[in-house]
Amino acid sequence: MPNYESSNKFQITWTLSDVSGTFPFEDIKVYLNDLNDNYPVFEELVYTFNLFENSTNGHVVDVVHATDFDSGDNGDITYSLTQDSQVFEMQSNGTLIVKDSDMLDYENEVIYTLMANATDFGTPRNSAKDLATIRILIQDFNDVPPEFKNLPYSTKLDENKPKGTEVFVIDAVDGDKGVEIKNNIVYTLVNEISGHFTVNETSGQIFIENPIDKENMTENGFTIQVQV
Ligand SMILES: [Ca+2]
Ligand SMILES: [Ca+2]
Ligand SMILES: [Ca+2]
Ligand SMILES: [Ca+2]
Repeated sequence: MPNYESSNKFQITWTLSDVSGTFPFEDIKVYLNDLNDNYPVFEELVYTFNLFENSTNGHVVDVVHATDFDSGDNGDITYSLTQDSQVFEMQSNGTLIVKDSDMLDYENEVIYTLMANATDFGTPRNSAKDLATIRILIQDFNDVPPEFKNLPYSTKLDENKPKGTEVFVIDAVDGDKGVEIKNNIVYTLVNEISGHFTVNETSGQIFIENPIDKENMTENGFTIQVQV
């Protein structure tokens, strides 16, 4: 059975004979018209893309691709999403871009699922029999500052406690939800010129560095500023 996809022409050689014993040959070339008998087929049925929440409008998320074995319009493909998305746009060439970056927020939505279709330009037009699923995994970006819990802090302290005594524990949480960023709070003392205190930058524990003698401190005690 001739098939356009394997070759668009084939050759028939007619062999005639007559009583004179001559054998003329006649080549007849038969050209086949391509029928739109193939459907676009996605290379992958599930695409998984990573995307940072701080990506800007027009940022290319990634590309989907389908193949269609027909030729010309019958094999040319345009891509679309089965449902309009507020956040993403599928370009006709299969490139997925960010449409509204303001909507991207890891703290609010960590995964998007879209369905993509591929359609050829034949007559009649054929669409992929199996749609492609696109999963977009949003990646955390450090866009939310940490906050102290249970403010304000104050504590009483006996004088002459030795170096290394724990005075207090500062507790802050980071508003980012990704584990890596959330657990990466660093505590530092700001303008701690008295030299009496030190902070563990990861645990938030404040320790005595130099013992405090009540005679050389003010009535209001010490004020320590901690930054995260
Ligand atoms: Ca086709
Ligand atoms: Ca965010
Ligand atoms: Ca943060
Ligand atoms: Ca974030």
